[in-house]
Amino acid sequence: MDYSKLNDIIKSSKNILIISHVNPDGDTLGSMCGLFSAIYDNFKKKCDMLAVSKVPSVYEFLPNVNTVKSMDDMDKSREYDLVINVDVASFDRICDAGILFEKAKFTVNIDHHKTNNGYADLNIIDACASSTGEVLFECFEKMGWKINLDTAICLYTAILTDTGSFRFDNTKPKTFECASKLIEIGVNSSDLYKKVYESDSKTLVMFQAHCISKAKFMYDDKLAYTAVYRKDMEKFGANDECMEGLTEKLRAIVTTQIAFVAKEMKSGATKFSMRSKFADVAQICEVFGGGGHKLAAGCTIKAPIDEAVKKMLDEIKQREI
Ligand SMILES: [Mn+2]
Repeated sequence: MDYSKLNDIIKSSKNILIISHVNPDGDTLGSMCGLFSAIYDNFKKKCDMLAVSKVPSVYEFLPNVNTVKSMDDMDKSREYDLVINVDVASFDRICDAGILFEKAKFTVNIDHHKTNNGYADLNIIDACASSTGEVLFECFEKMGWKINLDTAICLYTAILTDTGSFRFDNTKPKTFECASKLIEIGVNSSDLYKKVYESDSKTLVMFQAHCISKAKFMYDDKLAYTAVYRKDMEKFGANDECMEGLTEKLRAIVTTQIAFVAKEMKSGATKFSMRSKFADVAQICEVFGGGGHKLAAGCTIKAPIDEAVKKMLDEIKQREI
């Protein structure tokens, strides 16, 4: 991994933009804000940060997240010296911001998805790392950068969320080593846990209870799924954030091997979020042009929800579960 090149390019760039992926999660946002604060702390340079879709309110506690810009705030003709994508597995995951990436004098891609094809000038991809937050921590250590408390809070949040609170199988000894060093810097792990996992709104809980009560089960309950209609979301006043963690709740049932949630989108297409205990759901999602990780993946089927669910069930039927 070319850490000195990363250090040199950040040092020599006057204006830097960091971009997170569409529908941002804790890893892409924690990584973006962590990199921002590390560059500020080590070089006294203020980067721009860009989120191409809304930042979920649960992450409002991240240091400096209030300075994150949206595409509407950006000068689309601007040529940055350096654009860094964090946790962005494929170029299309930055949507309209692709124009800023393409105009940049130099581009960097820091990630941990094994499907990342290395689309930038410099690619720092560690598919064994739990999260992009973990990749960044290693980068900072190897480059000899100082890591202050703000940076540590951001990286810890990135690792915490992508490992599902150190429960998923991407949690390795190195993940704990990294978390341990961040706690030594001053991160309060129980405080961050509460901020991330115990801050659900009443609407979210009531809406998810409704979705779960309508769940369907097949193959001796090995498959669990639920379809979320727009009219239900409207009835509960639920937004996209209210879907967070819903698929995991279906997977948590003892008999479940594969779980999915199908969501009717405004466009009329249907978005799938899939989880499994062992089966490779990324493979299933790839059939429909999506992807992700083995146990957590997603895709969009351009069909009305009932028809799209049928397509998905047909695809699952062809496989052994
Ligand atoms: Mn990630």
